[in-house]
Amino acid sequence: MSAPPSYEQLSANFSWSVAERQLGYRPGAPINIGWMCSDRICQLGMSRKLALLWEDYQGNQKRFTYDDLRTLSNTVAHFLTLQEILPGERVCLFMDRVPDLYIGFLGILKMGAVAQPLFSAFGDESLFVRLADAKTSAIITQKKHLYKVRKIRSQLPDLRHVVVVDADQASLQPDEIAFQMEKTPRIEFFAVYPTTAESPSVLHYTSGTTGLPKGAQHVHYSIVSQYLTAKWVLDLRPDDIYWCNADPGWVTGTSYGIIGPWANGVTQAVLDSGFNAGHWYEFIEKYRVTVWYSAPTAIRLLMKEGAEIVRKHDVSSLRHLASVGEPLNHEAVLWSEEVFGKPFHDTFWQTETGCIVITNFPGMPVKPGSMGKPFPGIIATVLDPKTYEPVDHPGVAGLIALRPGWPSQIRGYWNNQAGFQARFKNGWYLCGDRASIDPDGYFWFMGRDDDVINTGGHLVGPFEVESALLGCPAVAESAAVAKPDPINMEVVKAYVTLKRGFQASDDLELEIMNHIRKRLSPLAMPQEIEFVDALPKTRSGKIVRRVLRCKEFHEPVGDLSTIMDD
Ligand code: 6R9
Repeated sequence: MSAPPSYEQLSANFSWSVAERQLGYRPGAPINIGWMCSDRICQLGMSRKLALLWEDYQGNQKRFTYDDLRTLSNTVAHFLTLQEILPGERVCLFMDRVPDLYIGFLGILKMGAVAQPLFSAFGDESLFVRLADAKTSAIITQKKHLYKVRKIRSQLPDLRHVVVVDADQASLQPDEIAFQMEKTPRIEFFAVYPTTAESPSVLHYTSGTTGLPKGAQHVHYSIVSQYLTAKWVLDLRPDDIYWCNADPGWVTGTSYGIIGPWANGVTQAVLDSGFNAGHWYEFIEKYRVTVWYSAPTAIRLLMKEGAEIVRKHDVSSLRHLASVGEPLNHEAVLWSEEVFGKPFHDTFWQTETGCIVITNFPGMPVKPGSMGKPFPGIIATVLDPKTYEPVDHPGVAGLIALRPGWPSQIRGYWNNQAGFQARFKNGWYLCGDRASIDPDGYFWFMGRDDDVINTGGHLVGPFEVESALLGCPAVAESAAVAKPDPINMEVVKAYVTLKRGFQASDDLELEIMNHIRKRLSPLAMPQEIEFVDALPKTRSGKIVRRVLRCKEFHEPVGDLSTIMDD
């Protein structure tokens, strides 16, 4: 097998037009992600190639070829058209990792609507906030999640259709529609809506420090970046069996769990099941997985299970390993070299970037603990937090910043252009993270530059947790902050003051935790609640989470005079 081209070779004279040409895209012509990932691959002679190998926690299996992807996504697109969903309208996917989710995503895009994937573990409040903000027209879900939709439907005037993929019409209410993709007559030919480069494609909700989650607005042209980064960074080749651990409710699960692999005509395996080390290694062995895209929390869980269990399985098919979502500790890289004979390659990016922007390139020497170097075509630096000028000394920390304009950068936050503009300073896009750059040009992650909590690679906005806490009758005020955790890196901790007449107790703590778990999600549930008499505040009354976060991390709080005076 020939060695992949070097980072230097690929960076020399780089232009995104390399990807445009490989995708057969001519600037100005229609471009549609749904079509690119299915019909186009069939036209290249791969109709019978396997696109999806799917298995669930009970061992049920399904296989889909690229022709299945093509015709089934046509079937979904046709169905949505019959429901009078119009191009540009938002259609939410609210499902576990079932084939209907992956293929439904392509179907929504083919008929010109915007796919809005939401994590199926979300409770009714998390769901409501995101559907209300996006003015979503239709939601496609499973019977098991329907109760959450039913609870909020009357408050969502724009939600015209509730579609259920695994139920008969007889078991549903009259205002819900049963649509079983595989039992519906297949549509062989569908006139794909002629979306163009800047047409909206995917709306992913992501958490910031202030306000409720923001809808990150992607466009069809994003496939240009996602295709090429999947090919070069994940090192996808025609015979690969690729496995991405991420759920399409998060950006990794769409950019590299749907678009990247399928735009490359690669076979991907999906396991619709939670973490279990033995089961995961069995899965790799059974499907002969060659490329694995995972996350530091999962790797730490695997490390905890030890090397012995790896040796009980044949994982020799693995050729390339990559990781995303949180800092990848150097211990994890060394462990992976020891047990798999190859390192996990760290990749850094965000919902807003749409594609990998800083990474350990295949073939480039991995410095364990470093995120690597900017992808060719991405200009990245770290800025001085006061002047917003690039820091010119190696090793000095600054704000990670990117020159705007790569294909998959989001075009804005839904209904919140001001919030999006606030991310730019001095002609740079600020990621909201801090890093330093070493003399070889490798980036070393240092931490986030805001109060967002990163738990197991999932971002939780403190404001969303605090708003939901106000729904508990006992809570007067609260502050949600990160608390260090050996597996998840961070978990949510809530500081709470109580209303008059309420007493702190273990029962109350449990009641509050459960409230958040059900209304938001298990990820957002505080793992600890500390009842306090007062929260640290500025003179104008704003809660200063930083003081509490520093306490959790045993870090010095530093100079607070400016904050406290604000
Ligand atoms: C793809 C994704 C983005 C935030 C990002 C940063 C953190 C992601 C990382 C990493 C250290 C890495 N992050 N990759 N931190 N090393 N390799 O995760 O998108 O959910 O928007 O999160 O995650 O803080 O700003 P998203």
